[in-house]
Amino acid sequence: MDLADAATVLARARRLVVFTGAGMSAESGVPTFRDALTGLWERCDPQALATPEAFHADPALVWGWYEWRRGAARRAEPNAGHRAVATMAARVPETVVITQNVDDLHERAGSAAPVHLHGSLFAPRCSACAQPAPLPDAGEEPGEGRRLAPPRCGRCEAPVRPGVVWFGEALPEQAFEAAVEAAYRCDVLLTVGTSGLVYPAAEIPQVAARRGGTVIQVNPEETPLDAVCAVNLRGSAARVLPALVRAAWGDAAPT
Ligand code: BJW
Ligand code: ZN
Repeated sequence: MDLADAATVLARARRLVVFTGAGMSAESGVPTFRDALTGLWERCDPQALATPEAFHADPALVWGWYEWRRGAARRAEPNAGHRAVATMAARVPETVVITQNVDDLHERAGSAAPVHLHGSLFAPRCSACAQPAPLPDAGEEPGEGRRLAPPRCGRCEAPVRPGVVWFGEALPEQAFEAAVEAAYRCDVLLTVGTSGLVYPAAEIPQVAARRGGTVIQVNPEETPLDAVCAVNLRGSAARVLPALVRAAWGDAAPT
């Protein structure tokens, strides 16, 4: 199967799932998770920072890293890949966008209500009582590599934490159920820009494949998901997704 065959399958789809990871936003200038610690953050290990233990041990280090990333995500613009996903949703009768990303670039590209499996940089909450907390003003953003003490909860005074899912934490129940259900029902699942290493999210394309859905992958590199994919389109999201839309629906399709 090549891009033309994948486009034919996509054009016939009635129920589509688009499952995205950090590579989806890479061409918007948002570093992928495993590349997120460049420059002054290089000394830290992302896998060690994205844990409740790291936050409890050093809240200012972890909060500073997330506030810096929130600033980067806020300044980023959706790329042609995000816009192509929104076009697919407009063309296929039932489309569910499921993202592991904590940015809001799918929403800003026009995909209404993507399922956020790993939470959001824009929904901080209390680390003790879970009360939603206001977003700090943009002016309070720390510079790269800078620690920043988290604000305190207005209800119980405990430190506020980022509204993301860290290693060892459960995924938001409703979001995970909606994702499994969509994967179970879909006829095509397009997986874009994810390493497929982090569970239980990585189960989503596997559920679709087990149920007989056609899984199409867009990623410049090999991943463990190659095994369940009918086709692996080796290339970047911002290049391959618009090409897929054009091949499926013609040049008139807005991207
Ligand atoms: C491009 C590109 C371009 C580049 N175009 N592509 C089963 C087996 C083994 C371990 C486990 C298991 N089940 C659970 C675990 C433990 C753990 C886990 O999976 N660990 C693995 C590392 C082995 N999972 C958990 O802890 C999860 N929780 C859990 O299981 O809870 C159990 C529980 C139940 C009940 C009560 C309590 C507990 C939680 C996982 C949460 C993950 N959170 C993070 C951080 C979010 C906040 C933040 O961003 O800081 O989510 S980790 C990180 O990984 C982030 C991402 O969403 C996620 C996935 O990464 P992603 O998106 O795939 O990015 P990368 O960087 O890995 O890959 C980028 C890809 O893009 C690459 O392939 C590139 O080639 C490609 N690319 N440019 C297209 N232009
Ligand atoms: Zn509280």
